[in-house]
Order: sequence, then C-alpha cells, then structure tokens
Amino acid sequence: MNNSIAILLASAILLLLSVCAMGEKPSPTSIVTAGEAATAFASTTIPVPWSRRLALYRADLAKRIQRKNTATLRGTVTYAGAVLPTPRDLTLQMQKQGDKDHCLKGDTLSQEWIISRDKGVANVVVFLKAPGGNFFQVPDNKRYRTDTITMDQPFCAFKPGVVAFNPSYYDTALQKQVKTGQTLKVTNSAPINHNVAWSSSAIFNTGKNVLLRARDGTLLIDAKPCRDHDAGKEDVLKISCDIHRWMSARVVVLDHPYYAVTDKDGKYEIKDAPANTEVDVVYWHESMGDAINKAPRQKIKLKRGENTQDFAVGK
Ligand SMILES: [Cu+2]
Repeated sequence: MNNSIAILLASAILLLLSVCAMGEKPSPTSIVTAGEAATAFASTTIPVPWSRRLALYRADLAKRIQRKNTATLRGTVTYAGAVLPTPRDLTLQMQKQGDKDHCLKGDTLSQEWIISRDKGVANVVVFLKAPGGNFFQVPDNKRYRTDTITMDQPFCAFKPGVVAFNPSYYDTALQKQVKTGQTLKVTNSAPINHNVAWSSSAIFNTGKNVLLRARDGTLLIDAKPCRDHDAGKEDVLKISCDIHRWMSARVVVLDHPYYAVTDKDGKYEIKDAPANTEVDVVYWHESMGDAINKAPRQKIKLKRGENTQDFAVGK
C-alpha cells in the first residue's frame, strides 16, 4: 500500500471518528488554532504523533462544520421620527456641583440619544432570542471567555453608556447557569471621586454601591442574566453615581453571545450565530425602559452566511 492511500484511509477513519464524537459531546481537545491544524496537515516532514494529528484534525473539522452552519446578522438601527430628540443639556446641573471644573470639560449633553447625521442610533442592544421560551445551547468554543468590558468615568458620564454582558451560559447537563469568565468592571480614571451604584429590578441581582476614589478603584459587577436554573432570559442593570446625579448607564445581561451594541452610526453585527433556525431579533434602546421582555422584536430565519436586518426606534 503506498503512502498516499494509507493517508487517505487514515483520514477517512479520522473523519468517521470525529463525526461520531461530535454527535455525542463536544470535545474539550479543540483548543488548537486553525494555523496549527493547517501546518500539521500540510507538512509530512514534521513528525507529528498520531494522537496529536487526531486532535488537530478534529479541531479543524469542528471549525469547518461550525463555520458552515453559522450566520452573520448585520444592519443599522435608525431613528423613526421625523424630528430628532433634543439631548438634555446638563450644564446647569454640573455648574451647581463641587466638581464642576472637571465635569464641564467632558460631555455636557445627556447620552441617552446619540444619533448620527444619517439618523443612525448608537447604544441600541440587538440580540437574538430563542422563540417560545427556548434557549440557545451555546457551543463549546463560545462558552468560555477571557474578555473584560470596561466602563470608565473620565469626566462625569459613563463611557460607554450602554454595554451588553455575557457572564454565564446555560449548561444543559448541569441544568444551571455556568460562568463564562467574561468580566464587567467600572473604573474611575478621573481626578475626582465617583460613587457608583448598580441595581436591577430582578431579585437575583442584588446590586452594590461603592465609592470609586479619584484615579483609583475598580468595581466588578457580579450580575446574572437570570436565576441559576433558568435559561434564555435577560436582565437590564442600571448604573448611576450618587455624587453626580445625572450620571446613568445601562447593562443588558445575557446568557449567550449572540448580541451587539450599535456603534455611533447605528450599525451592529452579530457573528457566529446559529443558522437555519428561526429566532427573534430583539432591539432595545434605554428609552424603552427596563422591561426588556417587552422590547420590540422580529422573527427571522437566519440563513447560513450573511443576513441583513435594519430596525427603527423612537417616535
Ligand atoms: Cu460621578
């Protein structure tokens, strides 16, 4: 048997093994980069052990299968009304406050509505929701995260003013929420104190109130999307500052990674979403209030690859 037939046969066996294995339970061996996999298979001169080849091959195959079945959803959120809302001017409030010299150097307009020249609305959280009380089974490679979301207060406003947070996912085997590792922290880079409070109307998010001293202090927000044994629900947190009463921010907490927050032009992009599945796309702006379960939504069947959906908010 010549070498190429042997390799072909071995590959076929590996393919079968991989497909069977993936049908049962996702493998934890898939912490291998696509580059590594490509190198190992392109070269016959590197002596790679068969066990390693198997791991690399499975990782590569898993990636290819996943890529084949995922969807990207992108679009623009625009302001619906003919007349744009006028942002509240906070200058007078700031002038009455002891930190006015520093506050007035930053934004003096309310951050609730940030609208571009083309009517694109910033800070709209767009997320997928499994319809009918279902939830997303988050794939292995999306369960564990190491990223940190930072909300700073360089002047007298939270930057950014709206974020989305994915602190946990629902584990179907354990039947409970399990932490992803993603963290959300509020920092204070300003030369003045801020006193940050976070709260929620949900009983499982107890909130906290912490003094963040000038150029110091970090508050880690340990919030949950829902009760430990629930799945597929989300919560909205309110963040405020007791010293500068006009300061406010919002956090949407989710138990899956299929979300985005619109940028300054109102654009969003949700990558690696499940394809060929009917989902609700929910879009939420802080003007809609904290009852996020009542936020508008639209049913959409995401097809493999690119999908586009625009939304409008406001009056
Ligand atoms: Cu403050």
